[in-house]
Amino acid sequence: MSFRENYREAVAGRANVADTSELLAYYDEIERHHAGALWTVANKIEPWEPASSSAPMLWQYDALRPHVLRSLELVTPEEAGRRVVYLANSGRRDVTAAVGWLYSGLQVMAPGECASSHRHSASALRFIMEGTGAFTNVDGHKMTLSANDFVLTPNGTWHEHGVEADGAICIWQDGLDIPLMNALEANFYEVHPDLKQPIIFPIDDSTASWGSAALKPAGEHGPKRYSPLLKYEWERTYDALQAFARVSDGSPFDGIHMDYINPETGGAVMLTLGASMQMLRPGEHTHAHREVGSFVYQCAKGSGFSIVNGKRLDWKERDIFCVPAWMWHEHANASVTEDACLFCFHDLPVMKALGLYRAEGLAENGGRQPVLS
Ligand code: 1HN
Repeated sequence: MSFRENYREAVAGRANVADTSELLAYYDEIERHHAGALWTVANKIEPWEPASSSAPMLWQYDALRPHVLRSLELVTPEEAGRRVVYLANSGRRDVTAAVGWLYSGLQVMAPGECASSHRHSASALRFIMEGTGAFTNVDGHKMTLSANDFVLTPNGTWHEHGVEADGAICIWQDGLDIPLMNALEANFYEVHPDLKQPIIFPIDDSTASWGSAALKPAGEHGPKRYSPLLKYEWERTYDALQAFARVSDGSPFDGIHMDYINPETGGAVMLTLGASMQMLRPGEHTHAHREVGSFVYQCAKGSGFSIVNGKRLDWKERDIFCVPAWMWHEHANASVTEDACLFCFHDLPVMKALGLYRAEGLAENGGRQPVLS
């Protein structure tokens, strides 16, 4: 414990009780009644500020890819349900989280394969990493998927995925709030009675209906629980960033930064998960800030590095890294000629809905962190 913490605990009325043999015996006694003395745990359960048990981590695609491909030979989608290699944060192995209460994994499918339909309380999203011919069917809306497309499978929706027989092996990142649903003890899971659901709507009808930035189908629409757009194509996303960059200096912390939205509400894409894409211009190095919320990033284009609580993470296309809650983070584009783009999903909709969101910029050192490792 630092001097400052010690001092604060002494003056600010924090628990500061020395163990005596009498107290230790007392703790044993009440433990027998399935109870405890609050002052023995108070400082742990009431930290001064969020103290994430997640580590800032980087998962390099080149290192993981051969192992992801190997799983094609080891299990079928029928056996495995989903053929996925998940990302394990060293501080969150107990809850299978990549960071905080967020799960991430790399799913692989071969041409002609299809993973059966199911639905669950967890909300999910995919960010396509490589391959051709991938599709997903969400409540009867079949969508075709290409590299860097971002697609939703909101909680409660039937969903299955596959790769067309004339496609190429596909790998995508799955992002889910599974750890959060389990922490809330709210998680249900159901397999579709027919294993495969019908395609009810024209292929790619969601983008044809909702994919215009400024126009939407007239009239009233169904539930606003999640974005009816469902799929966000890379080309339109990149065009939007480029257009915004022509008229904006962007954010000092995130460069040219745009949120994926629900076009009905202007809000986040799903109730628990939000997502954004940011572009770092050639040579750009942002200022550090920290937020109440957990973040999983995937580099969609270019290369660079991020510094997360003093730890430098060097990334390039398809690498994934995380920023735990309330940790300082800044991003840098390593190239002076090319832009770099970072896809990100996070739990900010949860933090905001519960009134917990906070953010602060680093004032010292010109907004840059010292690199410690
Ligand atoms: C899931 O439903 C999928 O639908 C992928 O592809 C990964 C991880 C945990 C729980 C459900 C999918 C998942 C998942």
